[in-house]
Amino acid sequence: MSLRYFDPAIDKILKKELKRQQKNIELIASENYVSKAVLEAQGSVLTNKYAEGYPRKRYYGGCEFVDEAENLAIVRAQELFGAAFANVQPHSGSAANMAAYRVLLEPGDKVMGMALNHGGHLTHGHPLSFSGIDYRFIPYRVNPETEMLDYEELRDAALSHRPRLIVAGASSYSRAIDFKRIKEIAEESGARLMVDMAHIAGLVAAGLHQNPLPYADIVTSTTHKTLRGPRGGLILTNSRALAVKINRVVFPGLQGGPLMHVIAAKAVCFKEALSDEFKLYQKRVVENARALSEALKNRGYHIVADGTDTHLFTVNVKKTLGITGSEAEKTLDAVGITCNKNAVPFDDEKPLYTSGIRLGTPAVSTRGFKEDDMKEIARIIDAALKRRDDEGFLKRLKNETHALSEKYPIYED
Ligand code: DSN
Repeated sequence: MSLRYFDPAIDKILKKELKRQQKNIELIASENYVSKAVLEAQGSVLTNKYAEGYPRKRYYGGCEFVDEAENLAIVRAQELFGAAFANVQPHSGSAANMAAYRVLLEPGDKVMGMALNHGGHLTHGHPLSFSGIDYRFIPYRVNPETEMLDYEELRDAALSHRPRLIVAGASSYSRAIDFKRIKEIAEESGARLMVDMAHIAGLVAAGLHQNPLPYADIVTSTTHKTLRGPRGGLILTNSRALAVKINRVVFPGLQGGPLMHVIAAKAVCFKEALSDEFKLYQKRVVENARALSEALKNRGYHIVADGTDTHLFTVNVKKTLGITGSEAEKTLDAVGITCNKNAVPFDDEKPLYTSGIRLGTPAVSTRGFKEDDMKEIARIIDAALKRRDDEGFLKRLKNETHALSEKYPIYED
């Protein structure tokens, strides 16, 4: 029986969510709209299959076809990122990071990772995350003046702390990261290097950001951000010895049955990412991010690190308008623009409030928004935040957001 008849409540929720995704302007930097091909693979009969193990070494019968899907995902991921080995089974980026740490570290080992409010990720050592609980993370920060990574300071800290591992990569850092430089620092200080490229994986695939594979011992990623695939994780390495350990740690170490429908959708995503069209898409993502950050800067907003080289940037709304990130997020929600509150470097607000918002262009770029549209979005953001107490005005502004959004429909036949 179809969902519509069996469970009208859930069916209605799906329809409402589709409408929300169509009508609103999506600026959450880690979200995207997958293709119909990815949706089809993910919503497929492969969800029925148990396949613990790896291709040709499974603990269940009947795996001949899911083996083909997983092998395709593996070889395509290897080709896309120039990696000798790929494990496509992690259910998420956090699971991928957990596996990488298990391979490279012992509990209690010293690690350096970028602080969360300076652009890092929860799993890069936040005290409430397994990473900060199981290992001794020493956070590194951006320079207070430039709000950019300070490689000299990182070098000094690494030489003084002598961590076993340096974690590079970020979830709200707008500038390109020099993985080669961080590898040099890691070597000098006797550390290994892990790169979490979850946010920039699409840019790396398109050659628009330095590829960490030549430098890192292990590279982890998600597949659903700039890469525009299904929600899931990925681990890459060029070391055969590490690959053997990674496979063992992912299964049976951390996970049971892999999500074969998601792995098939990852294979589809990698095929899409190998195309020329995808390179053009990523170029548009970066151009749009730059256009949006410049348009906001021209309107007087403090852009963290003074701009962007990637798909995202953070706006310090407290410094600009004296409001919290949470207030800005709610106001923008009211006018149909979706984003998330985000800590800024040296933030003195609590994580539930923050001083900033993070804006990203992967989703709007998938829809076809161009640089002129970014100027229009900047105008709407500015107007909304400045007249945030005028409910009638915000309602009228929402119509303008929807009119702009309707120019670029999603999931049309
Ligand atoms: N929560 C993701 C993000 O929004 O960046 C990272 O895992």
